Amino acid sequence: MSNTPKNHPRYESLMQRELIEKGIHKGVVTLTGMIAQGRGEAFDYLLGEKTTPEAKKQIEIAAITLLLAEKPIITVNGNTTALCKKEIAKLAKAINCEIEINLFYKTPKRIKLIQKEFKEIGLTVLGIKAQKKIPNLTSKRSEVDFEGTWKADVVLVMLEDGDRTEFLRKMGKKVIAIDLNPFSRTAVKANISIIDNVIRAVPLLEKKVKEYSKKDKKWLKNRIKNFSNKDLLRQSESRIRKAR
Ligand code: PTJ
Repeated sequence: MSNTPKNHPRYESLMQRELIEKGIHKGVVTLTGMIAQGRGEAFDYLLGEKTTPEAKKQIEIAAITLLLAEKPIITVNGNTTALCKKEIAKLAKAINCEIEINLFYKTPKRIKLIQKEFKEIGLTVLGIKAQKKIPNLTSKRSEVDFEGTWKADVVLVMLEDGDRTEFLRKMGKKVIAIDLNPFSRTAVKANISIIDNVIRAVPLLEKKVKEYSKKDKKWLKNRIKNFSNKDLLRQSESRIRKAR
């Protein structure tokens, strides 16, 4: 990493910029990924660049939902791979689920490069040959793996403003989103929206999954009984509106 000292007030966001830049040079991150990073930074700034109490609650609900799932799947794009592939790998291990590449700017070259990124840390990922299509979704994001998203009951979608979530829900799947923008189409349409930065949310999610994995199903179900995604989203929005 650069010469930026760890106690620099903007260390975290500078570190993320470097990871994204490096990802662009490697071809893992698409150029538009830099714009996505900028959008994220703006929202993160307004949220105080820390995990808010609402996000902690959203993470807890997401962890329980992942533990209760029959077949969860984690989907990754260029940005999430560049920012936190190791943390994603740890989360997948804690949940005991697969990781699937799902790209908007999909090319065989980028698929190979992202596959290689995970191979380097000992993981085989899905999404190399996407045999199925999410009905009615027109972008390349519609192409999914039969063994992954197609069969999954719970899908983790990160760092993506788009309509995949809406169409996944139409297929009857539960969607957990991690997105700093509570107004994004993904955050609005997801069953559970974690309004936080992936670099903080993914490790926290892993921690909660591990903590709750000792609990029985009845306890877990009871814990999420009164959860309202809309209420928590409203709280995240209100925090942004009050930011100064
Ligand atoms: O790798 P590909 O080809 O699939 O391309 C990915 C793109 C760039 C298309 C994808 O990331 C995307 O949809 O970008 P958008 O439309 O800019 O949406 C990104 C969303 O993620 C925005 O709502 C951002 O606020 C949010 N975001 C950006 N950085 C982070 C983030 N959310 C969580 N953590 C971040 N670090």
